[in-house]
Amino acid sequence: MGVINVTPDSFSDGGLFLEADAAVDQGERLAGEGADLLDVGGESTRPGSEGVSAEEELRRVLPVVERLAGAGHRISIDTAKAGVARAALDAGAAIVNDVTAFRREPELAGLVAERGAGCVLMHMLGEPRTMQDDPRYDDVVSEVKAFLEERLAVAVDQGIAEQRILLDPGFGFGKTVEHNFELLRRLDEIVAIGRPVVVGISRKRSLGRILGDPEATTGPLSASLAAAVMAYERGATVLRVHDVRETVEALTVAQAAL
Ligand code: HH2
Repeated sequence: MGVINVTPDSFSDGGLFLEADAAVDQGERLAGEGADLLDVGGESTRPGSEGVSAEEELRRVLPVVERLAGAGHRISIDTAKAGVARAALDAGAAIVNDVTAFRREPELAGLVAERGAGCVLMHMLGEPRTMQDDPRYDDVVSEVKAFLEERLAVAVDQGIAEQRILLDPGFGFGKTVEHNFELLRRLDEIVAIGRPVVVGISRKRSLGRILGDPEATTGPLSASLAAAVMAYERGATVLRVHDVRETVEALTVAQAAL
């Protein structure tokens, strides 16, 4: 899954793809490098983020989804808003990637069911504005697992076919560096739920911090690739990444040795 952030303020590439032309070019590039899925988002969820209106989010993402879906690419729309998801599905998106797992707008589940779309349900503790203020768990892996099982049951209850649901432990969403690495170490426990697992750890700050910079807000490519390989080995099915070519190469090597 290649990331296209149509935002001025995303943590690692804010402003680079805010114009539709630049975002579409980036999508074509990532697809050419081997992305099977392009994740288009118009609202940053970086720590401290306040969010944007549905109107602004739509203005950013809709032309990009229309053009990339129209060119035959498989698109996921990274949104928690039913209005944005509806327009993106109308424009040809196939999957709704909701970092709130239908908690922000519960009606989004019904929309996904009605359209026969796929969805990614992600774990987040709190909300982006405050999620990194001292997050605590007794056992992060079992709590994330229990949350994902509960959201999976809600989604199925709302009429979404189970085989269309993917789960994501939400690296960096209300988690310390230690929490993130515990989740990566024990990812097999999340995989054991039985649905494909999405891992989005590319460039995230925990990677920069484990390398020794306590103030890092991003992590380098080298660290992102190490994390991608670890996630793959532990059973992740979808890697949400900014650097597709390098990730495909790293995973090809990992696969050859598996
Ligand atoms: N991470 C981000 C956004 N959406 N979706 C899923 N399913 N999993 C993730 O880990 C995930 C996500 C944050 O990364 P990015 O989009 O690069 O940054 P920003 O939120 O600042 O736009």
